[in-house]
Amino acid sequence: MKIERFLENPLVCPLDVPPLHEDHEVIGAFNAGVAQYKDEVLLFLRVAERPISRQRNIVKAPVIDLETNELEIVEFDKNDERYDFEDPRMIRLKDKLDSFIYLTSLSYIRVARSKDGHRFTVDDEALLYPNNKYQIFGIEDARCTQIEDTYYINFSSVSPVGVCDSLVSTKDFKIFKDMGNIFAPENKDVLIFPEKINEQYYALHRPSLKSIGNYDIWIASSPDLQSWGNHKHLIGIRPSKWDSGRVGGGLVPIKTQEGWLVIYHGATPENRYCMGAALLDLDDPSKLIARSEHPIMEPEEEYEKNGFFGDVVFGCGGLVDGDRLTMYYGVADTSMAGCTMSISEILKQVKEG
Ligand code: MAN
Repeated sequence: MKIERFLENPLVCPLDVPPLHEDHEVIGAFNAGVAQYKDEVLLFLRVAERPISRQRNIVKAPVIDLETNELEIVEFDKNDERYDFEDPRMIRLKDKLDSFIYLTSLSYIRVARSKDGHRFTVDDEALLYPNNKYQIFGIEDARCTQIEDTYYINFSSVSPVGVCDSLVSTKDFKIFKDMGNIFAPENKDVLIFPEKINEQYYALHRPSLKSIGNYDIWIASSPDLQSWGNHKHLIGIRPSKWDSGRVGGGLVPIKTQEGWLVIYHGATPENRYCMGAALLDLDDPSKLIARSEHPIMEPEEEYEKNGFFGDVVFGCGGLVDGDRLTMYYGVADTSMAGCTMSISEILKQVKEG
């Protein structure tokens, strides 16, 4: 697979984004959904802000206080034996490792815009900011699907009751309609298809199963984008391969003559994230036609291998121009990068297995 990474990579870095909160630092501007709107490319960045800690033994966790709409900072002592600080993204209780308690940063969605798709400027304000009890730990990893003249932005809402997927719609990125939580916890990586198929909307989603099952991709349909049913298992992890730990939808599915092209992420249990591809039936996207044996993209560049959480390429959106796909992707849970690929080459690799 020939991948042309942009020479300007990374395109947006934490240093390009002034923090919205006093005494905070931006540690991530990554995993952005993408839209073309008028003459601009919009990236819906996940901006992660971390409270600055001046004492080495103190780890701080930001939480939204819904009454005041302010950030409340909870402090933990690194020497406190009850807690596990191993994963820099969270603070967990040692005897309850699976149910994490606090995140070390708060994410929200902010726009980076560009006329040429390569040079971006970041808006001064947030586009979407946590505003209900399902979002007090932040909102993350947006995807944007355009259906006719409406843009649907879905994202992970994170709170102590779990990670669910929420949806808003807009025609102008100024006025938004809140469509609520569309998938209950834990669910991430929801991709809404860009058109109805046999009169139904479709979405890929990734429930995180606890007692039995894996982190696999499922598909569901809906008459109205809000009530989702008809759930079917679609793309599972594959033991001892690059996607043996977890899989999740990446880019909004792309319609091609051969089927719906799904570019998804797959990770090993050690959390090395690559991008792969699968092909779904045009008339019934719950039918998997083919799936790439090998990743189409792996973390190779320095900015993909090193960062807040290294060895991660994580595409959430792309733009199609004929055979050319421009993918914008998060790198190392830190920054945004861009690349182009040929859609026919991806299809060839998928079909070869
Ligand atoms: C994972 C990571 C984090 C994220 C949490 C909550 O641990 O993806 O970056 O903040 O989940 O969604």
